[in-house]
Amino acid sequence: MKTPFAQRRRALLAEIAQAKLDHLLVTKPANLYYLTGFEGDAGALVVSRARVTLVTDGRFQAQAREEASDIRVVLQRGSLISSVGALLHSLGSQRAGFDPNQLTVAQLEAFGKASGPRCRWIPAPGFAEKLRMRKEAAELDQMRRAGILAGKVLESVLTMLKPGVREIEIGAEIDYQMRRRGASGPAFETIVAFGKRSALPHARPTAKQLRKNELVVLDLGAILGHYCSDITRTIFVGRAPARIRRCYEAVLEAQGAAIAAVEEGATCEGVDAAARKVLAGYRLDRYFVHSTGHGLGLEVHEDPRVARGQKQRLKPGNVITVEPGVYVAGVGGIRIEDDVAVHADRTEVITRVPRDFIEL
Ligand SMILES: [Mn+2]
Repeated sequence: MKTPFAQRRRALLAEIAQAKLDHLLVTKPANLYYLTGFEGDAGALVVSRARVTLVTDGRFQAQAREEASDIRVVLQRGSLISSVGALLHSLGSQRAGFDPNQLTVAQLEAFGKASGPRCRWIPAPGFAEKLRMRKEAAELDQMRRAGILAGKVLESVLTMLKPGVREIEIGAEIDYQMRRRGASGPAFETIVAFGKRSALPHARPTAKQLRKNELVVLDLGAILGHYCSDITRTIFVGRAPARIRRCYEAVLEAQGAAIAAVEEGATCEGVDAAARKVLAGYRLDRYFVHSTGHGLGLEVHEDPRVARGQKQRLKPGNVITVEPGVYVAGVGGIRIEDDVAVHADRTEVITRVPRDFIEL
């Protein structure tokens, strides 16, 4: 069976060589999976020019040998850190790259001690993450499935939005529906916010009951075959007052402008600015309190970040969310979010739920 892992490791080795490193230590589970197929949540990968070694403990031994069958799997003896240190020592150590975002100060110190004086530890942030930004065709297929699944789950709970229902009931139903439809679970804690609570961008579901004439924000994502989706819709239960309708139209227009700005070569800050400019035209920009979006893939938040100051240019294979919102404390909030893939010749919205204002 042809797997993508060896090709990804080759690409990583090119980065390692370019940075004049002899080894790269990889510990983040999403990167372990991306580079080897190993699905366990404990272990370390040492990618060296000469060989690639996965170190893990007894709980994952059989799993690692099966999932990462084309690389060397070493069972850790003692702690993971001392085992990795001994491995590097045996390889002749030299320059070992580590991701400063993934190790604590204490862990780095312990790795330093365990690998001996001939090993120099060099900060090497985001090497695998950089590769992960450019999704392969099979990854895009998986992300489409995850996006479509999230949309179906969202639409399936709309009929439950009746006065009296509690946020936690909707949240539980969303998570249940995801798993029933094949997801391994939610990509993040599902957000269900009624009424004034919709003004909190990251509201956790509570026992609050839905009343007539309230806003409802549903923000959910599913992990399907390792890949995350992320979608938000805002609904009004009852007949919406004109100012809420106007606010919704502004957010929808802002999202449309940002999606229209997505193309190969566009900067991430440019996409963010497109949404902000529309909201400024409605004098709502000061209520847009977060960035326009984020990269999506094996993790729900990954590179590239679609925010102010992000000069990075979009490339084919990037998948990002576009999710402007307005939040008025004590009143309510509106957010509309979709997942978008960048191609050389077009932009593809991979979540498929109508965006028209829904009044129930
Ligand atoms: Mn999001």
